[in-house]
Amino acid sequence: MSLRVALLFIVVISISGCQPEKKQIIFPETDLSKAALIPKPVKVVPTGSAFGLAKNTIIYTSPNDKGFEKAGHFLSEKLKAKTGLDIAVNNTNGEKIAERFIYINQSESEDLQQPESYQLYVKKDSIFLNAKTAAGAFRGIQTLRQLIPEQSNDTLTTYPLWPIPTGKILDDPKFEYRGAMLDVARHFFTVDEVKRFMDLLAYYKYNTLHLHLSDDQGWRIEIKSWPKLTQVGGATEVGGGAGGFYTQEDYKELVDYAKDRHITIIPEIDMPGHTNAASLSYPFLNGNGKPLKSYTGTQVGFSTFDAQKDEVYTFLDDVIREISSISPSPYFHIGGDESHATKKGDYILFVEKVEKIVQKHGKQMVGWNEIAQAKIGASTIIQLWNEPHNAIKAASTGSKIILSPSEKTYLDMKYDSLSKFGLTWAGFIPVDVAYQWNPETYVEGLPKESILGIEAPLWSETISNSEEMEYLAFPRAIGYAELAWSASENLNWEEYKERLVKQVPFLKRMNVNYYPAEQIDWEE
Ligand code: TNX
Repeated sequence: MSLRVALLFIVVISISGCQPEKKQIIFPETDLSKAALIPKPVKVVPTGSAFGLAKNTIIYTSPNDKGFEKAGHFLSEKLKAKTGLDIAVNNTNGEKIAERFIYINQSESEDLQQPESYQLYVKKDSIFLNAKTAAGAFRGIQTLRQLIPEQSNDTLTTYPLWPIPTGKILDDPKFEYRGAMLDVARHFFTVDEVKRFMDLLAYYKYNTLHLHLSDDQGWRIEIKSWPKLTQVGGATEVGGGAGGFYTQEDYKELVDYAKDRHITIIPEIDMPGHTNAASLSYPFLNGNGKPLKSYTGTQVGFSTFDAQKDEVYTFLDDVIREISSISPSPYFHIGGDESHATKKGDYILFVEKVEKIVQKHGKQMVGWNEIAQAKIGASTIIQLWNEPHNAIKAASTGSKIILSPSEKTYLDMKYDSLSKFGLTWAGFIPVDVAYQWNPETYVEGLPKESILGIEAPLWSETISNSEEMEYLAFPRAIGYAELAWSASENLNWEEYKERLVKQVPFLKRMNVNYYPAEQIDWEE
């Protein structure tokens, strides 16, 4: 025990020492190993008793990292939302008796193998959450949130008390990259809608949100040096709606909101194809030789930038510079998919030139698997959606791979023939198919070490608001969270299904419009 923690004990004991003697609460037996945690932790050891979360609980946080205090406040806010309790952080609030405390502790323990690893020790009078980094503490806090029962037990004390099962949890993520993608180009989603999505992702330990910010149907981010991109290109969307865009201030607001949840936003500007909205705004960009008109349909592959023109690269330098300057993510996604209107030689030239621009602005390039046809550097990352051979090729020259195989991870595919929204070109993806595959062995010939993680893309041709987004994303996104975080050998669909059903109170409390797939017994 560190000196700081020892001092804390003395403080806590002396505070409670001034108060009338604590009454021993007799809890019914608990079993931490039965808790419906998603993603499933690496190790759970139950000890059968309970910590009583109540008005006299206090959260303390390690003083040497501000991020821990922030995480403490995040926990306090969520406890308030769920239980109504006002739990102080690093403050005894005058009258409070610190009978029980939660300590969020910065630890250098070697057992914490990764930045996001955490250990949770729940005892009768204390909860210790250890992590190396604030991100690790934040992940552990999500576990703790999931351990709080839906109802307080009011028979044990004169005040409401939420019993949390005692025991220990040791946990590390399987992949460092655990992402979802939202296409805000086909249909625009507001800042509040994106924030709401991030709240749900954070609860299941996602750490990345990839925003698909441009496509044929719309350009969604303000570029100050090229204002028509949003004035013209931002005013359309699939189906003829009004579209919309994020100002740079809006984007920063999203980035900050993400940061508070230890989520990184990856911006994508799709090119050289999927660029009708950009070329409509600035026709010199156009490389397909056809007249330009706004596009609100859902076909792909007809547009291209002119890869032979220097001005195109000057334009892209501005776009990538402006976005990179407000984007803390180490990555910049250039799309690169389905450029059917670009000649092969032009495509390769384009990708190689743009890689240099991205690197010049201090970012690592990410692109859909097609970009592996070009000679890309080892720092460039490939997102696999449909061509395993390109991912394997890129891995052989040192690139890391993000797995988004369309037949398994595409959140925009219908669940089944009854689904109201979604497409079907990659097949139906029912909840069990989404869950029952192993990212580590899925691509034959792709070494495990080359896999950065997985990402579930939500393309928005058929959806235009939170309700419709949630219908496609949930519950499948919960399964991807587990595939991304939890050790493959611990996963089992039959057992997962039971934990999934127990997410319903959370989903209902958050008003999530999840798809009640028939294959799951939601009544249980
Ligand atoms: C393919 S996947 C696309 C998108 C579409 C999606 C619809 C990929 C890199 N490109 O342009 O929106 O299918 O499912």
